[in-house]
Amino acid sequence: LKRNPNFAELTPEHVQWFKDTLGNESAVLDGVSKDASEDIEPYNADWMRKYKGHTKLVVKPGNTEEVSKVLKYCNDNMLAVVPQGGNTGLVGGSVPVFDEIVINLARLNQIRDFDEVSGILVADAGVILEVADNYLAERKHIFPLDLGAKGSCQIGGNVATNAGGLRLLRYGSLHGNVLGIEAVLPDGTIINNLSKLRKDNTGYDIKQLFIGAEGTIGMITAISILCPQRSQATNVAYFGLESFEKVQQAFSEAKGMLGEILSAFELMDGRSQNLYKTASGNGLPLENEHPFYCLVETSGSNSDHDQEKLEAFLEHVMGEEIVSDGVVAQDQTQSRELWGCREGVPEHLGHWGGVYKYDLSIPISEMYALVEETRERMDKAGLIGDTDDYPIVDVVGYGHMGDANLHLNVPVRRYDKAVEKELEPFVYEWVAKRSGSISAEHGLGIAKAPFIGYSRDETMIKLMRQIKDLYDPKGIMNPYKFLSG
Ligand code: FAD
Ligand code: 2HG
Ligand code: ZN
Repeated sequence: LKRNPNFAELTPEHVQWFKDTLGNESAVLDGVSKDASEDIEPYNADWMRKYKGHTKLVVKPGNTEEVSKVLKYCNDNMLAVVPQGGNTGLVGGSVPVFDEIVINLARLNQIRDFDEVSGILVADAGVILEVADNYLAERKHIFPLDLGAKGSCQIGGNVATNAGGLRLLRYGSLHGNVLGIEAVLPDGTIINNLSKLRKDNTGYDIKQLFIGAEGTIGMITAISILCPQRSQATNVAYFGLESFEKVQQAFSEAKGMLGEILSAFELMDGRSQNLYKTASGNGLPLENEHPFYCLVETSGSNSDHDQEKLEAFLEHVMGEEIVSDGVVAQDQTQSRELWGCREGVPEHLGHWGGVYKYDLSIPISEMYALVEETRERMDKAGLIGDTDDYPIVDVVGYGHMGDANLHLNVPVRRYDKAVEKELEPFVYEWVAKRSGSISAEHGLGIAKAPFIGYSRDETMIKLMRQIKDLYDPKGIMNPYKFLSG
């Protein structure tokens, strides 16, 4: 990958313009006219520390008007930019590749409006997901998205990646819940489409293009989103199973017996749980080891009634020998511990050094076969083992069973070309053969950009490119990521 020479290089004059325009000292981290490398470093590296850029300038506009001025100036001066939210993305999309300017939205953090009757929230893009959800909790509502990075990711970043998360099964995708957006195009045009309407069939639904665009056509500055009532009662169970066949049976039974109160059905294989245990030092909830575990959550209006239903479900699946062992959380602390065994997996798999991550949609019956085949393949290649001689620690699978979304993770002691050669294109070919998706919920960023062809044909890619060229004719928005070059 080479730096695109059409982009201008930053000068002290450019930097001065940003300082004059944004006024606020803390809004411009300047590494051009002074050495600010320490301050800028966190904005150059992604959450996994796998992708590192070389920007010398981070700007933090404080409102939509400022975003508009900044983008227009960059567009007029051919300065490439990277929109950045909480920087928790897992495909290297939120950090520069070369010297692109980081436009970080942390200062756009106001909740603008909430209607307790309709449940519609309007908020700036830079509001942290957990802050939005706590605000809603006080008003008996819930943000219709939840994920392990909630303490750092921003709702604008969530919309830009079309994040899926832990309760998509219950609340659906952001394509359905987001009612409107405010966004800024690279030429500074502000799109004011902060609609609060559930129904609005007046022409093309432009906002949908920004949902999942990963900052390639403009910057989202605010969203309006439909938030459900918060359930009064949440119950969580965790159980162990002997085969993936049984996991599928348990999922079918859960849909049948828990129906409208089912709010999550998550899958963790035994290996992911063992590595979580080793790296976190936390114990696992069940006494014996099992090849598979599931976490089931219900959210309803009557705790006793829901708990009864969940216990009846557990009794049934254990009686039928679908589930080997299980536990139902008795209080909030226990619920959090059970969720910790699932939500804590991505963080703790990084313990050994690095992780190769694949985020895949696969027909549900074949979801786990990929993990097994990948493990066999790595074993055959002599790449897995318990000592430092081997790059791979293990091959594990977990994810959102309810959405047939597998996270195939390969934790390693070091990134290694031999491992990469065995994994790619093998994984992508395997998924394409089954008409799955090579990016279920994390997006393409830089990591998956070269592989878009495994999930989209030429015609679709051409149509996407036409949209990119229309909205960002100079190509300054998040270059080198998907749809670039
Ligand atoms: P960033 O990482 O800052 O940016 C992500 C992309 O969006 C980049 O391409 C960036 O340029 C662009 N972008 C950011 N903000 C804007 C904006 N305002 N306008 C335009 N473009 C913008 N994802 C899931 O889908 N489900 C999960 O369950 C899940 N769990 C996770 C758990 C952990 C521990 C971690 C670290 C990540 C997880 N993710 C998950 C990944 C995920 O994509 C995000 O955490 C989240 O949606 C990214 O939000 P962010 O604010 O951090 O965006
Ligand atoms: C999750 O579901 C996230 O925990 C992260 O989407 C998955 O790290 C991963 O591969
Ligand atoms: Zn996920």
